[in-house]
Amino acid sequence: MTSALSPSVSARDQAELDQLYKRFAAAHMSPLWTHIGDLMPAIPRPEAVPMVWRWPTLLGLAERAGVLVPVGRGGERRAIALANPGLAGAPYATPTLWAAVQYLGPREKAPAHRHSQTAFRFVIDGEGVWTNVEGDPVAMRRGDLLLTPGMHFHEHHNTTDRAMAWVDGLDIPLVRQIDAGFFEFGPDELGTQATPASSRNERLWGHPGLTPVGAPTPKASPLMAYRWEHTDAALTAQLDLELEGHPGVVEPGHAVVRFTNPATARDCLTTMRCEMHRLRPGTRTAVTRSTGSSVYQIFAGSGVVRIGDERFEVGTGDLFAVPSWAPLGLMSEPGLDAFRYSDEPVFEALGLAHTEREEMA
Ligand code: GTQ
Ligand code: FE2
Repeated sequence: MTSALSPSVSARDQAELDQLYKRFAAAHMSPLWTHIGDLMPAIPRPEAVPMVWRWPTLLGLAERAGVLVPVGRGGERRAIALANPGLAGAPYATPTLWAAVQYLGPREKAPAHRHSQTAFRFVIDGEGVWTNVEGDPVAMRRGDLLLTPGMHFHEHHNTTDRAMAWVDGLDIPLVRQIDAGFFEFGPDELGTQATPASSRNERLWGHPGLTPVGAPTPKASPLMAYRWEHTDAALTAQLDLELEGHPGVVEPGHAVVRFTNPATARDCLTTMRCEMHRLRPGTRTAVTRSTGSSVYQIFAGSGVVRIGDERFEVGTGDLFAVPSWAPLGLMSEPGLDAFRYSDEPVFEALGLAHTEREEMA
């Protein structure tokens, strides 16, 4: 073994050094100088790699699981994770973020449970499933973002004769790594099969700019559903205003809305940031890199994404993972909408959030 602290050693000293390293190991100690480069790289050196998962593949295999694998107590969910090939077989899209396709067949129910991991659902297509959060049934439809903050009981039920699939985002890898996971089964009879058009939390919190006085202000959003009609209208208005010459768009042709907690105006979830991006036809974004990782799903349209040194064509439903500090750029000829989530709230809370814009070549 070599050491920066002893550039040249005699044979006798070497034998004594070897002895020292053996004694370190026996005493469960490890010197900094032999792996400082790994522990403290000059810039982030993610093990996760840039990766695209194609929606037709995900959906096809989820449908097959729907035929072969029952959903129920124990396994809890028919959810199939996206496994980043850089992460040694772990079922993680990035070191902090879980992404899965979940599939619920006609009349099926996924049983109630709760956990300290934070979750959301994003619906690329279809409807007919209600996610019941703390006894409040929340309809799930195309383009909607549905939240399940930590330690909220939740179950999903499909009231229709058609199967439905959607994407789950959770902070499972982060919570696992920092040993903060708690999990409990819920009562089997939590299950109201009620299917109200509007959930109670939407009726209380879903009015723009109006905070119900007397309601508590939790850290995670008390509004559990963000409806596509609102998201779409907000993006449309941003791009229309840009065309009319008003400021407020992040860059030309690129509108972004962030899903926020109406009680605090901060991120809707404590550990994950959720956004919807829209690129006008023919738009190319600036190339930027940030600490922290993210996952995107193309909601509509298509384009080309550059992640690090790689370029991928992506179409509707495709998901991709962006490792920490990898340069990211999006371009689209026909225009596109993309849902994005990241671990930025964690990085910001810890003072570890950095972003830079790549200089033009
Ligand atoms: O729907 O409750 O993809 O608890 C992973 C863990 C979904 C869920 C996942 C979960 C759920
Ligand atoms: Fe869950």
